[in-house]
Amino acid sequence: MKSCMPDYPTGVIEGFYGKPWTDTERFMLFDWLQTCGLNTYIYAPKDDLKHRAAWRELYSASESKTISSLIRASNKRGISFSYAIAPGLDMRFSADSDLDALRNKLAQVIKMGCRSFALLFDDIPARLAPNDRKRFGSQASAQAATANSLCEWLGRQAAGSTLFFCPTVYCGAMARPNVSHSEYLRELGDKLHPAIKVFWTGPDIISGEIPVDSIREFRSVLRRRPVIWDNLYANDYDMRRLHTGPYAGRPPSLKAETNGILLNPNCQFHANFVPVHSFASWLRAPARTSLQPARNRAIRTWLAQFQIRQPHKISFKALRLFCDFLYLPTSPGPGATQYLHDLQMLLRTPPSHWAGRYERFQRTSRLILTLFDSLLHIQNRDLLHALYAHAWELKERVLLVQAWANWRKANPDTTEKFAPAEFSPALLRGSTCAELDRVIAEILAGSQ
Ligand code: GDL
Repeated sequence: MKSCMPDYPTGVIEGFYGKPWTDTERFMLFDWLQTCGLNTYIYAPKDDLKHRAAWRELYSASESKTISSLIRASNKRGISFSYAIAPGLDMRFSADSDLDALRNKLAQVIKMGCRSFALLFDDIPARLAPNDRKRFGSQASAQAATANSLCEWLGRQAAGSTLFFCPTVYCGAMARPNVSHSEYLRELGDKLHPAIKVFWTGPDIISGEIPVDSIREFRSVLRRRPVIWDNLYANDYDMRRLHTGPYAGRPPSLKAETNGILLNPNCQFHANFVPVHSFASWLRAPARTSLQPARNRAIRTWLAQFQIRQPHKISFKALRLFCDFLYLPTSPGPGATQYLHDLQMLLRTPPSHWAGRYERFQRTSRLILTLFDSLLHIQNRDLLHALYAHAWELKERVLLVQAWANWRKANPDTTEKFAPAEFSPALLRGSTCAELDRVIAEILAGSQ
């Protein structure tokens, strides 16, 4: 029987921490994937209790009904649905009852119509219980034995079923001393059944770039090409971020070197329109030169979803600028970079030198502020709420720097400090975490 997994899985893994997407959002995702020609969705929300923390527990009748309907909806659109389970927080590898619990759980999902699965061991303690150590000797050996046994069992339960596997060391930075010499990865490469597909996030958890050499190194150790679990657009590790930039930092040849690529994107579902569409364009024509045009096309298409009550409106230019401020993990987009440069220039030179920079800074500020006002009139409130916190934060900052620039221009010779009545310094980034960030910056600067 032919495998039910596409030869080269491409699409989305819902694999982030925090509030899982709603079913309505998942249905919408399947539409996006189908429209874009992507073929895979993996269900792996870290905070679905029964996916990870309480992985042994079966789904209730109503939960089963919902998951079944997701599976049907995705299959109907030609999207392969994979169910992932993450037992690593407390699995006892040497206890038959735990292997049975895994099988029972997957048997339940097989009954719902699922034929593709993933076994995830990311973000768990890198140690084994004494009994497990006695029986398996190492974590790699225990995990490989479990995965192999599950793979074989799945084959007997449902012909054509497939299995993905996420190792505990899932990126170059985690490998000790490095990928080529990691005992854990070598042992997995030796022991894991060749049919099992292995996830890899690249050189880092959040990989700004994924060079082909790093993939070849993985392949020589794991004895297979990886399926990239791409965290480029993920934002669960820092909720002040949102990523809507182009699918960048991946060479065109990455496709040929891998066994599939899946995005684990922003927690805010609606913010993923541009990421998913840019990624799909990259897959169709993975050339560096097409990054910005593809992103522009995605933003234009996204704009159609911003139906706004008259007389307000949002222009392509404004939405692209907003996306430039919420770009990629390691860099702002072109419009935001220019805005920051302009502001730095205003800060470092007297107003008499500002020439056209001040006007350009003001134009960009106005565009952001008008965009914020227009967003409030958007019909699709879910879309608004996905962007709200980020739009609000940006608007507040823009108001503040704009007020400063105006004050500075009107008072070029003043020796007074800028002290706007409407802004309280204590409320600006005043959380305990912000305080901790300042201490951490000192620690990292080596000032202890
Ligand atoms: C991770 C987690 C993932 C999380 C991401 C970004 C993997 C394999 N696991 O380490 O669940 O969303 O980082 O924070 O990436």
